[in-house]
Order: sequence, then C-alpha cells, then structure tokens
Amino acid sequence: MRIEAITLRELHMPLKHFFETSFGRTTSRRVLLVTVHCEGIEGWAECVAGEGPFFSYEWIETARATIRDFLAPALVGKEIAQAKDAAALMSKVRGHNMAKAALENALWDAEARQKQQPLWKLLGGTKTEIACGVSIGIQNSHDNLMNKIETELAAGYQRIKVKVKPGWDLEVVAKIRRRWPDILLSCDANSAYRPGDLDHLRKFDDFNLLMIEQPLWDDDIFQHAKLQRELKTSICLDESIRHARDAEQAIALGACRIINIKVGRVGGFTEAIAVHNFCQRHNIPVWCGGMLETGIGRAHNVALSTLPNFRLPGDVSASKRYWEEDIVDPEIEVSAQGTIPIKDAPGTGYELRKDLIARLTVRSEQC
Ligand code: OSB
Ligand code: MG
Repeated sequence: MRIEAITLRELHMPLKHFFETSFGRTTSRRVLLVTVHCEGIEGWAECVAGEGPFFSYEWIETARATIRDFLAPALVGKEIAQAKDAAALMSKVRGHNMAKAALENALWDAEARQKQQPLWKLLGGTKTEIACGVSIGIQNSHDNLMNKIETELAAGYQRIKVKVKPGWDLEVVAKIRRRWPDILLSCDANSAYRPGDLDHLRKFDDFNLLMIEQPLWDDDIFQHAKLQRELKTSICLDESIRHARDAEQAIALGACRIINIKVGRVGGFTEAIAVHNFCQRHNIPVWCGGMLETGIGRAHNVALSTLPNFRLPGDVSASKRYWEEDIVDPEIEVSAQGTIPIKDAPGTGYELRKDLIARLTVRSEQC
C-alpha cells in the first residue's frame, strides 16, 4: 500500500446529553477524522483526543499539529506491506498515541477495504457478537442518575459503570445497589483519589463492584499496586496503560486485575492487540473502553472487541445514546440482550455518511 496523502477534518457534533467525569463536563465534541489515501482506496479513522488535556495530555489541537507536522510527513510517500508497519515509521515521535492511532487505524481500515475482508478478522477477532455495557457520567441529581440507569437496564445493557469522584461516590453506589442488588456494576474515578483516601476507598468493598477503574494518578502504577493489596474490589487500569510494557509492569506488580483497552490510548490496533495478547497469557481479562466516539471510532471499537480475551462487557454502546444523527450507516445498534452482532461484511460493515460528514466539517486540510 502506497500512502499518497492524508486528509484531516474537524467536525463539531453536540452530544445529546452532557458527559461529566471527575475532570469535567463535555457538552459538544470536536471530532478529528483522518483519511488516508492509498492507490484509489480510502481508509478512515477517528482520533479520540478530547477537547482539552484532561484525560491525557493529548487534545485535539496537539493531535492535529502532531499529525500535520511530524506523523503525516513520516508516512506520506511511503510504501507499506501492512497497516501494522506504520507504527515503526512513526516511532520517532514520543508519545502522542491518540494521534498515531488515528493514522494507523485509518491504514488498517484501508487494508481491510483493499483486501475486501472484515476488519475484525484482519485484527484476529473470533467472536460473532460482543457484550455491551454503558458508562454513565456524573449527573445533576441522584434521581437523574437512577433514571438513566433504569433506562439503560431496560435497553438490555449488561453492565453499568458510573463515574465517581469525592462527593459523588459511596452514597450514589449504595443507592444503586439497594435498588439493583444483582446487576454487574462498576465505577470509574478517572484519577480522582489519592493514597491518603485509603479508608474511604475501602468502603467501596461493601458493594460487590465488578471493578473500580483508575482510582489514582494516570502515571503511577506503583501506587495502584499498593492500593490493590488493600482492597477486595478489583482495580481496573485505564489511563495508566499506554502500551504492552505498562500492562506487563501493572500485572507483575499486582496493580490491577482487569485492564481497559482503548485503541487510541495505546497508539493503534497493533499495540492494542499486543496488550490484549499479553493480558490473555497472564489470565487478566480485558474490555474495550470508549471515548465518546462517533460511529467511525465506535465501529473500530466493535471490531477490536471481537478478540477472545475481551471477556467483560465494554463501553461500546449504541450511537443513539450520544448523537441525534451518527456519521455512519447503519448507526451502531445494540440488541435487547445488550450485544452487538458482528457482520461478515468487508471493512467495518458500517458505511460513511459523506454528505453528513461534509455538513458537520468546520475545517479540513490535506497533508
Ligand atoms: O475514562 O472511560 C473513561 C469518556 C471520555 C473520557 C474517558 C472515559 C470516558 C468514558 C465514556 O467513560 C465511555 C463512552 O461511553 O464512550
Ligand atoms: Mg476510564
């Protein structure tokens, strides 16, 4: 595959409902789409960098600038045999995994289209359906949260994850458990706690949670290892896992019992598969995280989730939870059993709505 050019587009898409985590509230997304042009074939992907440097240091402006000034020049004009060869060409750039992932994943998309193969098969997937959960943000009131959970359970989702932070945590979780004693329930702190909160964090053990996600700093595996020894509840790491070596370190130190894989956070499908395989060999279950993606990133998450060690329901949920209108056709839909059936179609199995993409685009540039 010869990489002839790369197009960057920014789209503005308001969320149906704000999404709030311990680091802030998002009401509208700035979506960065990447298109690679390879000998008559286009590959598309979404950069999952956020509107600000809060989940990670990357945000949409650093991703765009890093792609334009460093990563695209490392790829354009090159001939690669497979999408997975792109990572080596971009390795001079330190970090900026979300920017790299957007490019690599667009090349995987192009490779799948060129080979007329389903992307999930190209990635090594084996499942014919995937299990879906939902991530529910911090709300304006407990009642609003309880109503949302009721709606999502009625829709069939297999696992509820709620965002927590000091002041929106134990009381909320206790209330959920009183009403729904048996559901699969987890929480995600996005680094809102400190080791000094140990006595407080121990109280999460009363609620039979599937996991507590990323309680401490994003850049500290050692402190999570100390915390995991003190908790019955399994820790799941999200922000802390940037590549397979982080997974190796976390597992060796006992810093978590579960890992959330986000393809953007680890720099692309190749590294996501490496994290998956390492966890599988060490009997650590993984699940697919989400970053409020449009259908383009979402379809890639669906494909990744077909790998065998994705053993827990992911944050891969229906388009209609986020968007009035998604930019793929059909939209991503979840069955009444809380699953997404996997299609045998070439590529992702979801077509692009190019007219809608054009209407939502606020800027574009060619690299
Ligand atoms: O920590 O998993 C997270 C969204 C934005 C940034 C970080 C996270 C999230 C989510 C949402 O939890 C998952 C989704 O529904 O896409
Ligand atoms: Mg998380």
